[in-house]
Amino acid sequence: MPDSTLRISALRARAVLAPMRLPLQTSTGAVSVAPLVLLDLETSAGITGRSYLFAVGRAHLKPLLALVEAMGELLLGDELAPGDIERKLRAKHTLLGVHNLVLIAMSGIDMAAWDALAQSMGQPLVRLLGGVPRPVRAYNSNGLGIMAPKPLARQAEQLVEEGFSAIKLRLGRPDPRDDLTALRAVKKAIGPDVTLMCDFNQALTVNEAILRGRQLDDEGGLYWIEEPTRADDFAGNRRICDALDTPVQIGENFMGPEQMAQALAAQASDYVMPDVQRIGGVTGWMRAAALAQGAGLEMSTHLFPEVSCHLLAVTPTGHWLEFVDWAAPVLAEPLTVSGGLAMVPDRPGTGIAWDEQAVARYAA
Ligand code: SMN
Ligand code: MG
Repeated sequence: MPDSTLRISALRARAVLAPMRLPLQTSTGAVSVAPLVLLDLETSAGITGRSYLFAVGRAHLKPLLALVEAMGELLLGDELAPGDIERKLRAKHTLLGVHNLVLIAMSGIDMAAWDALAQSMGQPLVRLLGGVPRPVRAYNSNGLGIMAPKPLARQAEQLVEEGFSAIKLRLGRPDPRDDLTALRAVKKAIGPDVTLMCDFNQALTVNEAILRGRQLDDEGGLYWIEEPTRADDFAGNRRICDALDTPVQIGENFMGPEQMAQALAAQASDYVMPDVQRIGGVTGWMRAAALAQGAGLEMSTHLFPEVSCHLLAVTPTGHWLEFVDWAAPVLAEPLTVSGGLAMVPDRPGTGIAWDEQAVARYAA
C-alpha cells in the first residue's frame, strides 16, 4: 500500500509590518503597526497549513522568526500530528522552559498543522473539532486606546456603526479621574444598549485596582474589568475579584493550559480569555476549554479572530470573540462580521490565505 501519511516537508516563516487602521495606545505600550510572523507549513501532499503570530513589538519579530525556523528544522519529515508535534517540541525545550516566545512559536506551528489537517480532509477546522460553521458573538476591539475624551467618543460611535453591539475601552491613565471622564464620554456616545468591556493591561497594583475598581462599580455598566493587575499574580487577582462587583477578566497571558489550571485553582478571575498563541494553539485551546468547562467559567478569545472563531464555536462555555482586523491587510479573505456576529468561514482549514502582493508590500 502506498504511504498516505502526511509529513512535514518545510516550514517557511516571513515577517511583515501590517499597517493598523486604528493604532492602539494601551496603559503599558502603543501598537501602531502589527508585527506579524506568517507561517507556511508545507506537507508531502502539497497542502500548506497557514497561521500567523503577533510579535507585539517590532524588535521581537526577528527572534520569533528565528525560533519558528529552528523548530521547523526539528520537525522535517515528521508526521502531521499536532499532539505528537507538541510532545516533541515540549521535550526539546524543557530545559529552556516552555513559556512565552517558545510557547508562541509552538502555538503558531500547532495552528498551521491543524489548518493543514483540516484542509487535507476538505473541512473547515470547526468541523474537525466537532462543530459546524456558525456565527459567533463578537465585540469590536479595534481602537479605543488611551486618548482624549472627544476623539475617543467619536471612535466609540464609529466602532458601533461598524456593526457591533459590544466594544472594549482601554483604561489605566495615571489619574483615575481621567479614566472616569473617558468612560463617561464613551458611555454617553454609545448609549445603554451597547456592551462595554474595559482593559487595564496590568497597569495597577492590587490595592489600586481595588480602589479604582470600586469607582468603576459605582459608575455601573461595565461588563468586565480586564487585567487590572500583573497577569500572573493569581492571589492578587483573587483579592480584586472578591472586592469588586464587576466581573474580572484575565487570560491573554496564560502560558499554556497548565498555568490556566493554576489560575482557576486560585480562583483568580470571574471570566477567562486565553490567547491562542500563548495557550498552545488549537491543541492547547481545546484543553483550556475543558478546564473552563470544569470550573464553570465563561471563556472568551484574545486576538487572532480568524482561528479563534472556529475554537469559540466548539468551546462549551464560549463567551465573546475578540474582533480585531490587524491581520486583515495581508489576508486574501479577511473575517467578516455582521450584526455583531462573526461568521466561521465554511472553507477547508481555518480559511487563512495570504494576499501575496500585500505580504510583499509589508515585508519587514
Ligand atoms: C491588547 C493585547 C495585545 C496588544 C494590544 C492590546 C489587549 C487586548 O490587552 O486584550 O486586546
Ligand atoms: Mg487585554
